[in-house]
Amino acid sequence: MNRIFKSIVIGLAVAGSMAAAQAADFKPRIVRFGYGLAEDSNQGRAVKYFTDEMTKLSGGKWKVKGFAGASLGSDPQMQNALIGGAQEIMVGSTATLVGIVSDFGVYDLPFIFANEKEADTVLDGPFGQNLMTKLQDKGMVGLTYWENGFRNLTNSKRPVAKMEDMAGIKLRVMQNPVYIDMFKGFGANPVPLAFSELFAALETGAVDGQENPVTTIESSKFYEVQKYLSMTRHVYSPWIVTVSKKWYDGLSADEKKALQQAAIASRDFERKDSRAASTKAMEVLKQKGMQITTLSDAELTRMRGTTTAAVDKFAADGHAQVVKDLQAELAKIRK
Ligand code: TF8
Repeated sequence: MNRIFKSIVIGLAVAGSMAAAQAADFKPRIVRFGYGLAEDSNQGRAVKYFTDEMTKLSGGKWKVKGFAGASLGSDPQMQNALIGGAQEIMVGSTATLVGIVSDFGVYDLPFIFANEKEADTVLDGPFGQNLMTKLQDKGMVGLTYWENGFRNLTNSKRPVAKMEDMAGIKLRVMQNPVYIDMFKGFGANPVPLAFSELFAALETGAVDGQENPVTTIESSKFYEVQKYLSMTRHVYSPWIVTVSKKWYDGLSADEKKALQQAAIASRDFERKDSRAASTKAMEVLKQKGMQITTLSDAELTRMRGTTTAAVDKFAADGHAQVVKDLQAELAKIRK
C-alpha cells in the first residue's frame, strides 16, 4: 500500500514538473556544446551536468550534445563558429579569447589571484560580469565562468626548482601575448600553439614542456610524455561558457532563463568537482611516475619579480584601465 502510494506521489511530481516545462516556451532544438578536453575530465563532467540540466529544464525538448577533445575545433576555431552561428555553445579558457576581446588578457597576469576564493569573487562579481558583456558586440554571449585552475609547469628535460632551470626549454603556451612575455621573462623559450595540437607536440619533442592545471595534466595523459612537474601556480586560469549571439537572440525568454539557470548550476558543480579532482590528480601523477618539485616562496617571489615587464607591457598596450579595475576589485576583497 505504502509503496503504491509513494509511486503515485512520485508519478504526480514528475508529471507536474514536465507539465511546467511544457507550459514554458521551449522549441525543439539540437544544441552542440564543444570543448577541448577529454570526456573523462573535469570539463567533460561539467558539460554532461549542464546537458542533463538543460534536458530537464526544457522538458526534453532540447537535445544538447557535448563534443569532447576539440572535435568541433580548437578554442579559437569554436569561437569563430559561435560568431558565425555554426555552433551553439562552447567552453574554453578566457586566455584564448584575447583575439576577440583583448581585455580578457587581464586574468592571465602572473600571480594576480592569490587563491580560488578570490577568483570566484572577482569572476562572479561586477568585474567579471562586466568583462563578459564585452563579448556581445563581437557575436558571443558569456554565460558563466568555470574553473580551469592554477597552472603548473611540466617538461621532459629536467626538474625546475628555480627560474634558471627553465633556460632553453621549449615551452608550449596558449596563443596569448601575456603568456609569451611572462615566459620570456622567466627565461624559457615560449612557443604558442593550440591545445588540440599539444599532446602530439610533446610526444614528438617539437616542444619540451607545457603549463596547465594538474587536472588537465592528468586527464590529457601528459604524464605519458612529461617527467617533471613544478608547482608554480603562476596563473589562475578561468574557463568561460559562451554561446553564439546569433543563436541566443532567437531564443524565447523562458529558454534564455533556463540557459542561465543551467549555467549557474553547472558552475557550482564544476568548481567543487574540479577542486576535488585536483587533489586526486596529484596522487595519480605521482603514481604514474612524475617527479614533482615544490618551489620555495622565495623563488616564487623572485619569479614574480620578473613579470613586471609583462604586466607593464599589457597595461601600456591599451589595457591600463582594465588592469586598474581588477587591482581595485582585489584590494576591496582583501580588505
Ligand atoms: C590550454 C588551456 C586548455 C583549455 C581547454 C581546451 O592550455 O588551458 O586546456 O582551454 O578548454 O590551452
